[in-house]
Amino acid sequence: MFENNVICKMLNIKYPIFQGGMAWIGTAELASAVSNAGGLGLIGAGHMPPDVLRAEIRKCKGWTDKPFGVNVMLMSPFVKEVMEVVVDEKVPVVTTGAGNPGEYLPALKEIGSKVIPVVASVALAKRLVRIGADAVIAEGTESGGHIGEIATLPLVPQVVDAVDVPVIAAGGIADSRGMAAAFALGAHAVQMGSRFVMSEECIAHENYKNMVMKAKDRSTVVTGRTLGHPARVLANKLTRTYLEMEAAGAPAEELEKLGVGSLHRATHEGDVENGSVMIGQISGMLEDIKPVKQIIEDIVKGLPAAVERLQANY
Ligand code: TUI
Repeated sequence: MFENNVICKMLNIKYPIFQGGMAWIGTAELASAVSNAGGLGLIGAGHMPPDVLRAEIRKCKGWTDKPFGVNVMLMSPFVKEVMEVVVDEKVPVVTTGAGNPGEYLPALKEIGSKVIPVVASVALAKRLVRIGADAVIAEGTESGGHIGEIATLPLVPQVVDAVDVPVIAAGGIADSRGMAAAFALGAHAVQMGSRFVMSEECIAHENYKNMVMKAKDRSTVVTGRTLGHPARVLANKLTRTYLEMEAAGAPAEELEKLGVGSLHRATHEGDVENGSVMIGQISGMLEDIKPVKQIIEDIVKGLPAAVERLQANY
């Protein structure tokens, strides 16, 4: 299975399954577990200072001999230094999020890293492929955390048609059906964040995981639209205050103050009422915590049946 998959061949991985590079919880523990299970694990650099990232990369190198990557969050105040660490450590795969990584592409290409930006539009996908992106991750608005406007179902085929590099589908995918759907849209691989939050290896606080377990289809809301950086999170006390203030036209500085430290509050302190519980819309379907290896094996095992079900309809 997957012997001819272009992403598996490009990255030298067994399964075309990426782990989303999640701030605070995309640690070396999670990334190495995903890579050891045959997927592509990613350390989520988020707002990490460069020395902390270097330590995570070294831990990951110690825990897996398989390819892994770093996701660089382009809104980080440390983005320049973070990119220097990634280049210095010769990280084999670099994904980016929350912006345009164009200026960093030459340095990354020079050391032979595969550069795979997350895009939320056809225009950015085309621009980045023109300047050397090796593949793109088309991430729909169903995703958790910082998001674009277009849903996975319309975004993926439009990006597939617009570029001549492999496309990884992300947003709303957590099982074999989702993977089969991504392939049907022309994607060559999938990226999952929420599903890996609900793994044994993910260090998210148990309150966080328990809240995700209880989530239903309509449990997420989007904050920050008025600031121009929308984020999908589970509705809670924080989002009720935030959305009320946003609707009342509160100034950007006041809204930003509410957001400071809120992700760490939820992921590490377990305060899921006053913190940001970032998760995608597929969280309504996530009802168990499994080892990473089992998550990946279950999805791969279920793929033939999911494809057969497609054929039953025509
Ligand atoms: O990056 C993500 N998801 C994230 S990053 C994050 S950490 C954070 N914390 C607080 C506030 C904001 C972020 C949590 N979740 N996903 C990848 C992604 N990238 N989704 C959407 C985009 C995107 C959006 C616009 C990529 C490029 C883009 O282009 C802007 C441009 O310059 O054209």
